[in-house]
Amino acid sequence: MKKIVSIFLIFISFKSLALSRISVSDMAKKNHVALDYSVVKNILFSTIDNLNGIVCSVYTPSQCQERYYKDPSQINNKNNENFKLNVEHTWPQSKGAKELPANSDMHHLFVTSKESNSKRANLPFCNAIYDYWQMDGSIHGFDEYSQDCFEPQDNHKGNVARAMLYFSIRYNYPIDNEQELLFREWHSFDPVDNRELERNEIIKSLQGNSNPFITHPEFVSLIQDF
Ligand SMILES: [Ca+2]
Repeated sequence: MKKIVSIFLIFISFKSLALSRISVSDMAKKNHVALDYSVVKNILFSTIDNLNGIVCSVYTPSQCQERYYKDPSQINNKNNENFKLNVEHTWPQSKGAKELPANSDMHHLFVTSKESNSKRANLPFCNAIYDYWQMDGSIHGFDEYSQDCFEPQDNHKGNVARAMLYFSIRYNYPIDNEQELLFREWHSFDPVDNRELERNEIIKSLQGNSNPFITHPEFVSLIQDF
């Protein structure tokens, strides 16, 4: 009898975990309308990642440029800086973010400097133990397994984790165990702050959906396997 009860309980708990994964996935997809990538790029520079007319690179926050504020039609492409900004697909285009709606999904897009963007390329994320290049705390180097990888600066680690976990569940791409462990660690290390909540709300007002791991950080531990 005891055995039957525990099998039943295992079944129930497995079912509720499975249900929570599906329901979080449905939540992430709900009301999402894909916008054109060129429109999204303008919105990122003029509104989402523009704080009072200044846009900074999330990987290298000391690299900032003045941009037109809240008017996507008038991007002020300043060419007098010795660095340039562009848009980073946190989930690389080459690994599943090439087509719409994933390509223009702002929940995993951020403004970065061209240089840090190209250093990250499509590398996995890590806590680096050696650096070939580093700036403002972001590192292109290798990890304890001698694997080439990229480490974002501390204040962006949680944002990267939640963007990657969102992408996995929204588009149904698995994340390997090593990366998943890292993202769970970064999710706790750099928790959601007001700026991230506000960014999520602006994105929701523009493309319709929300990142459930930002509005409900506790969902990360409810999902057993990404
Ligand atoms: Ca953060």
